[in-house]
Amino acid sequence: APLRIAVVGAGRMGADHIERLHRRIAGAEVAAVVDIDRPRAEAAVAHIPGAVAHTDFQEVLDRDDIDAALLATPGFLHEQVLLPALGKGLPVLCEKPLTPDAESSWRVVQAEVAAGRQLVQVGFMRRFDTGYLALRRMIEERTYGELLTLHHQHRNPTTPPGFTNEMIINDSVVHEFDAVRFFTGEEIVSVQVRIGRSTRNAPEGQRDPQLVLMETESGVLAQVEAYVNARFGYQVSTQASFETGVVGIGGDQEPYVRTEGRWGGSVTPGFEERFAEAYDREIQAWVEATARGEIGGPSAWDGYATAACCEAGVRAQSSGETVPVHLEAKPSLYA
Ligand code: ISE
Repeated sequence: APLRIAVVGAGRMGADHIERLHRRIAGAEVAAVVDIDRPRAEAAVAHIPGAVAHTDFQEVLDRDDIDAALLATPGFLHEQVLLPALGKGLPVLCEKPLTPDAESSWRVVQAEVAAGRQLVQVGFMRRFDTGYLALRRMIEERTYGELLTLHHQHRNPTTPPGFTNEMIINDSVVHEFDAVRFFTGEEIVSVQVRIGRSTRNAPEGQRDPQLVLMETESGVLAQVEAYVNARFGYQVSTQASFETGVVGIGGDQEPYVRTEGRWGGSVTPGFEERFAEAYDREIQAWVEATARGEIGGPSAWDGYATAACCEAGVRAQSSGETVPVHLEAKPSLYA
C-alpha cells in the first residue's frame, strides 16, 4: 500500500511537494494537508481524492492512518511539529533549516536519540543534484588531486516579505554549509562574514550581497557570495579548485541558442526549476527509505551541524570576526 503522507504547510514549498507527491512520486499519496490558513489547506487538497485538510498538526497525530509527515512550514515553526512527531515515532521529511538555531536543533537531535531510531530527514535537496553528486565523487576519488578551495554563487531574484538579514545565513547560506560538509565529508570549524556595498534593491534592514568564508577541519576554504535580491533570476553554482584541475557545476541550463545577432539561453527563474529533478529524487529516496523504516538522506545531525554553522554565521555578521563553530559530541545514532 502507498505511504500515506501528511504535508504540513501549504505555502510555496509545500504546494510544490504536494504536486510532486501527487503526480510524480511512486509509492506515496497525500492523505492530509495541514495549514493554519484553512482555505489554503482546502485548496491544496481539492484535487486530491481522499486527502483531508487540517488546521492543526495535532489532528494529524490523533489520526492512526498517517505513515509520515513532510514538514514545509517556515523554519521557526519546525520544532513544534518535530518534537511531538518524534514522540509518536512518526517519520518526517523536514524542509531546511531543521530549526533556526543550534540549541533548538540539538533538542530535536536529543528527542530523536530518545526515540531510538532515525526518523528525521532534512531537506537539503542539493545532495540529490547530479552536478553535486559528480563533484563529490571527484573529491572523494581525488580525480584531480586534493581539493583546495570551493567558490559558491548563491543568487536569488528577490526575497519574500519578512526575510531578515539573519535569514540570508539561516535560510540561504544554510545550503552551502550543508554542501561543503557533503562535498568534503568534514565538519566546518569557523565562519566569517563580510558585508560591503549593498544593493538598493535590498529591503529595509537587509544587507545584500554578503560574502561568507568558512574553513573545514582539514583546512579547505570555502566561500559563498549570497546575493538574494539579484533581480535577474536564480543561480546556484560552484567552482572547485584542485591540485591539477578546476571543476564547475551548476552552469546555465540548455538549450543554448545561437541565432542572427545574438546567442544564449534562458535564465532559471527559481529554485523549483533549478532543483526540480533533485527534489523528485530526494522525495522518492525518502519515500522508499521510510517504507523500509530508514531515512534516505541527510539526518537530524546534518540539520543540527548546519544550524551550529548558521549560529556562528549570524554572530559573524554582526561582529565581523571569524567565529568558531561549536558542536556537541556526535551521538552514536549518527555514527
Ligand atoms: C529558500 O528558502 C531556499 O531554500 C532556496 O533554495 C534558496 O536558494 C533561497 O535562498 C532560500 O530563501
